[in-house]
Amino acid sequence: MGTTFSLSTLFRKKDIRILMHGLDAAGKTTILYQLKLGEVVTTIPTIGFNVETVQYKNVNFTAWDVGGRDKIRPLWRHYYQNTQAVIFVVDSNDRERLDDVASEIEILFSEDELNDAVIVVVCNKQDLPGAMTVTEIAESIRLNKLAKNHATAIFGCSALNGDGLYEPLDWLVQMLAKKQITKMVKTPRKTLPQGSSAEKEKEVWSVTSFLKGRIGTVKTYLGF
Ligand code: G3D
Ligand code: MG
Repeated sequence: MGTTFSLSTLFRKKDIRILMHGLDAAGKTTILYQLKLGEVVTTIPTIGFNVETVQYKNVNFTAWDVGGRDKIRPLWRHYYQNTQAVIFVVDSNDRERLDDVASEIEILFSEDELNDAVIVVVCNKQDLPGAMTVTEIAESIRLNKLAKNHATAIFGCSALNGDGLYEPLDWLVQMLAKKQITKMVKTPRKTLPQGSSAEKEKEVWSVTSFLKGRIGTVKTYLGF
């Protein structure tokens, strides 16, 4: 099999779980619909918090509002297990609740179950004239400090017009792929995944191109 892998080979052994977090009205639902990944299903597990899910191939997106409600927080941990990535959505126009955002993000970064997860912060509603910039938000939530122990990045977007929605996902896929490659390089050869199926040949990438940073876009990965 040489040094050539397909993404499906890289990820075929497990499903990808991506959580979407953020205060209410940040734009999570709008983003899920705007990505047009498939049907958004809403469920209300046990003692009532709305969970939205979208399944796209082996990628599962799960979203719910965070903030307050300390009693049900322990239930969230159920969803943290096996989560590879978190997208935290911020309403860039909501200055009043930026402190709440900062403390929620801090809690997220300190969750043991998410130690290995990559966390991407998405500053939504950049289309609004009064929106805070990505830099302003990064400073307010002290992302530099949090980033010391975690793979993280911050992006601006507008779910309303679709601008910048793919860049955070693209980054996320790159990070997951790099992590997966690191794991494979450290894994004894006999346990490495073998070969790739013919119908997936168009997705074949080489490890060399990964390492040079010439990675495909999330569209390739998600099959758009
Ligand atoms: P949530 O799922 O995080 O709670 P929603 O947030 O997706 O329900 O969005 C909350 C409101 O913000 C919605 O307005 C939605 O249209 C709006 N919104 C979401 N993304 C953007 C954006 O990028 N720009 C602007 N200007 N508005 C956005 P309504 O009026 O339906 O409550
Ligand atoms: Mg919602």
